[in-house]
Amino acid sequence: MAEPFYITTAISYPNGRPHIGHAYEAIAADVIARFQRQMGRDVRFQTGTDEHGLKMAQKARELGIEPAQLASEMSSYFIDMCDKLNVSYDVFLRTTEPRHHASVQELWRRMEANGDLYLDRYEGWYSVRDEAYYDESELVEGEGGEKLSPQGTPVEWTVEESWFFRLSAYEQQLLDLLEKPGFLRPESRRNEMAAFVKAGLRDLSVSRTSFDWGIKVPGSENHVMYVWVDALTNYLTGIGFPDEGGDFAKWWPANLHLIGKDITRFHTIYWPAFLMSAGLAVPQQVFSHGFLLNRGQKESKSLGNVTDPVELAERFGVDALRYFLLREVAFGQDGSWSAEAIVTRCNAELANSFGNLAQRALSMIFKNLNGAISAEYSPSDADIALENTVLDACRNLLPREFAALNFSEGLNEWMRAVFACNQYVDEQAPWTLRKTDPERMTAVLMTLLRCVRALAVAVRPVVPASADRLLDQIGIAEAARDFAALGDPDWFETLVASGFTLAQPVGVFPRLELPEENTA
Ligand code: ME8
Repeated sequence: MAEPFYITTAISYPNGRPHIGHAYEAIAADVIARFQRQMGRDVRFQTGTDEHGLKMAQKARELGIEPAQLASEMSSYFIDMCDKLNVSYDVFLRTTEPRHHASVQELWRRMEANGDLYLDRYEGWYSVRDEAYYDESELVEGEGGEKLSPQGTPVEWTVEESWFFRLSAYEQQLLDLLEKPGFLRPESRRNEMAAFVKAGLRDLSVSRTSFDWGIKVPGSENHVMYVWVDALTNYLTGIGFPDEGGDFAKWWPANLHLIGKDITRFHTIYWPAFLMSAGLAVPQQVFSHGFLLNRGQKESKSLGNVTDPVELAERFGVDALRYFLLREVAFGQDGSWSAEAIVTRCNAELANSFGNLAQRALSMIFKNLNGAISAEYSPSDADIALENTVLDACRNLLPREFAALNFSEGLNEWMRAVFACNQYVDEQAPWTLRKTDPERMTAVLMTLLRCVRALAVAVRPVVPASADRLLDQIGIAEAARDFAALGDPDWFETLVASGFTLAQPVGVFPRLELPEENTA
């Protein structure tokens, strides 16, 4: 039985359309999900939208519509983005679904039964934009002397009757958890979170009475739950909670919550404490990725540099965008994108290096061998050495880096293997062998075919549609496109025996052009 792997993204606020940061997170999670499937794991991949809370209620009021209508309309853009970017989620969860209400209320009852919830009065600072409470000591001063949250968002003084969660009781358990190797990555964020806990945790306000767009507190109907209690519980709802058998038992605890750095505190302090209180296991790993900037700047409406990720994918191609994001940005750190950087990176590595290699190899087989796949040759030392280099990159080096979420390094190993192939083509010059030594030409072309197949399988989690189009052209069955297939010693003989012949090859990585506004 394949080992389960449950991965989630943060669920986005559908108070506007998705931006490039949302696309980045969805794509990274998808690459992990596809990689794990190709490694033979039984994967469950969940994403969704976070539809309650003051931020949503205020935005709806501003637009003169009901929050439920705003949530439905905007949520559909997030679903559309995932579909257009080839994000292979299994569950898209919306927190307004009735099953989610039942799940959150059950979590609440368990925390209450454990003695961790009490009624009191909240007085303090709240940022609607972050949906977060802040201590006075955490605030920073804005340009006009106004108080801002550490994220630079406005805060308002809030006084309300509120339910509190006894977060202070979990200090030691949280410190122990943060010390567990691999629980929170990257390391820098772990130090930041441990320092926050060590400074002393105050109990957390977990309900509001001043608005009603949320999930009602059981037995306290004038309270709605703090939106983060509601949102975090999505990870349980999607796998069947409160039913703890079947799916839940199979998938929980999650293997990986993938989130952005700004919401690390919610995922590595509040969330584990809620789970501990409810007697549930904590997730195995939280990875908080960096922010994606537009030429080094945050995208914002006031700067007028907000990009629609779907348009970007339409302009450059879905796979080019996916490759660029995973290759260009060191995972965990902030990264920057620009049209020039996408074009430069994808032309150099996908079009000119790998695309050209595949196209040259397949074209020569089509023209010189009538597309026939042949086993009638004996490989030279150079042929064997090249194939070993390529297989090592595709079966060992790239998977090792991808398993550790080091995507750029993994793709770098892959590129080195592509370079080795291109160097081999130049050295072997198969086009000159046609008349002088046809058997040698066959050996070179078949070696290249074997290498292209391995390279396509290895890069498939990142550029799934292009890799599949290439693998279709060389007759590799759908079921033989995973990492285990790269270890099958008989695949080539099987392909030969099937009598498969190559048709006229079609390039799968087009050269990109800079859009006109960038060429001036
Ligand atoms: O935080 N670059 O929703 P959200 C990279 N609803 N990632 C970015 C980014 C950027 N420029 N901007 C945002 C929320 N993100 C909550 C989550 S989970 C139980 C609730 C990331 O729509 C951000 O860090 O503001 C988060 O992981 C995700 O996008 C959704 O952000």
